[in-house]
Amino acid sequence: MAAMVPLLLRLVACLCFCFCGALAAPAFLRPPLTHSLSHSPDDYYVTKQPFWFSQRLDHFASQDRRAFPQRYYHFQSFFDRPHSGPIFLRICGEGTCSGISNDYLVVLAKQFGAAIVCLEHRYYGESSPFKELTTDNLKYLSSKQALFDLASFRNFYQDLVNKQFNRTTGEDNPWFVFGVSYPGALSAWFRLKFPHLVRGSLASSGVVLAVHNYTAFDEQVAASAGPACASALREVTRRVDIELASNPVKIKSLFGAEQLKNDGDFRYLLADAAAEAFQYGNPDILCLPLVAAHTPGQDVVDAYAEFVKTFFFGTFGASPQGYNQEYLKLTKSGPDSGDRQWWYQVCTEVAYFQVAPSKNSIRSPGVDEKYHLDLCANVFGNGTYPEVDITNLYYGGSGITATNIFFTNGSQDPWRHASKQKSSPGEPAIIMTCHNCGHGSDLRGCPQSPFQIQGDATKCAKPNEVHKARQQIAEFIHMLLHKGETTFTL
Ligand SMILES: *[C@@H]1O[C@H](CO)[C@@H](O)[C@H](O)[C@H]1NC(C)=O
Ligand SMILES: *[C@@H]1O[C@H](CO)[C@@H](O)[C@H](O)[C@H]1NC(C)=O
Ligand SMILES: *[C@@H]1O[C@H](CO)[C@@H](O)[C@H](O)[C@H]1NC(C)=O
Ligand SMILES: CC(=O)N[C@H]1CO[C@H](CO)[C@@H](O)[C@@H]1O
Repeated sequence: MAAMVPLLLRLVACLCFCFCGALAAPAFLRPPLTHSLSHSPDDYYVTKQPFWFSQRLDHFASQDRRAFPQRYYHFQSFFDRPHSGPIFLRICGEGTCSGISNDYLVVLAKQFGAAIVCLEHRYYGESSPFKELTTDNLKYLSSKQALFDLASFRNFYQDLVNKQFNRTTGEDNPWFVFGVSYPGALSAWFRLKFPHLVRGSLASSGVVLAVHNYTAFDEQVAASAGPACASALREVTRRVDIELASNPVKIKSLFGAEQLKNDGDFRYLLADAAAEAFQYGNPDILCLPLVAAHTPGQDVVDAYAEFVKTFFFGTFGASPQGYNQEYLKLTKSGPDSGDRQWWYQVCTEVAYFQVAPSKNSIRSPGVDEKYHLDLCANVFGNGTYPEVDITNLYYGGSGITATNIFFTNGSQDPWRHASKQKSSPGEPAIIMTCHNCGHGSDLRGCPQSPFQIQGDATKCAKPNEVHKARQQIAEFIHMLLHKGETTFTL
């Protein structure tokens, strides 16, 4: 175990300047943008200065006192009423957390005079309790442990603020919690499990429903693509599957992915490249050339290969490596990648297996349940199986019952079917509907790559959809601040 420290609250400024070039709030599953953001301007983050918090390794074993240093960031420039102003807890998720990202949350913090704090998720970035991420060492990686991390961190930071501003008695500051994607689910679950610690929660594209066979993912890709583009994508899949059966090396090298020995990994890569175009609000970059090439005399497979190599690998920063099971088996923890850790969470807790639907699938029928379960067994050992029912039993899935959680989703985002899309008492839900509204558009604007400073929404096909959602989020915060423990309903 690396860096054992006694379980004493401590605050140590990081001596090294650790900027790892990844997006603070990364993409869901396989964080992209590592390449494009390695040259990112400083204003992608409002702060990148790390601090450290001593976190308990196992919140569920009272006799185990081990702890590890967990990285966090804080930003107080707008915190003008430290005795009563709100504190916004931004949740980082399945990737390196390089700072507090300069998205729409910063605009909200300015509006409400809030401090922002952000905790790196255990096992990712610099916050890994272990240097070797063997399956055995990964056993303390779960959403449940992560929620406890957030709860103890929240109290630690409140104490810190009390000391900083000489507060001896009185009430805590009003806290709000925010997250996009998996951190969006954590944000909702945090309010569910620790309602006394936060007044409200924003679950932006929060995937609160664990799904074993997530066929709706591919169906949403088809719907977001529209008939012409979906048909071109199906033709690509059909022809690639034929090529894979006869000359796998040739077809893989056309896509620059010859390193993927496992045909399943290659099929998954091709499916994911299209899905992420819709998830992150770049439908036209994919569909315009593809539809144009889906005509006699043109080659639609070549056009797709061009998209994958130039945009998905090039601009977007994905790599074939992230799909390679041989690479996922490597157990060294490094600051750059969360792929292995995220797959562990997928294979144990939430699944979201993006399997091909039986009819009208975009992806190859080879991307099936067996592919995913084989990956879990191959990478983490036989018997690894996601406890989807238990996860949903514990949190309630889309039927989560709590108050003051605001759900937002993007209409084109394949993940929205794992979120909560309908309002219920105390849980307002909004869908931003537009041609390129995707994952986390409320906080990040459109597209989500490249990163939009302060969540600039002008490039959303209907900026007003995003503005409406933002206005309602602000009303939600305003009401909870001024009326305390009431219940907000749209
Ligand atoms: C808190 O108290 C200390 C010691 O009395 C003082 O030096 C410091 O300025 C005070 N800080 C604030 C924010 O009032
Ligand atoms: C997932 O889908 C496969 C193929 O349709 C089916 O055999 C399996 O039972 C499903 N698993 C679950 C947990 O629903
Ligand atoms: C896992 O199961 C497979 C298939 O049943 C078997 O071939 C392999 O030896 C097992 N591996 C381990 C490490 O037990
Ligand atoms: C497509 C979809 O689920 N739309 C929902 C968006 O959110 C509104 C408000 O909750 C619902 O009424 C819609 O059904």
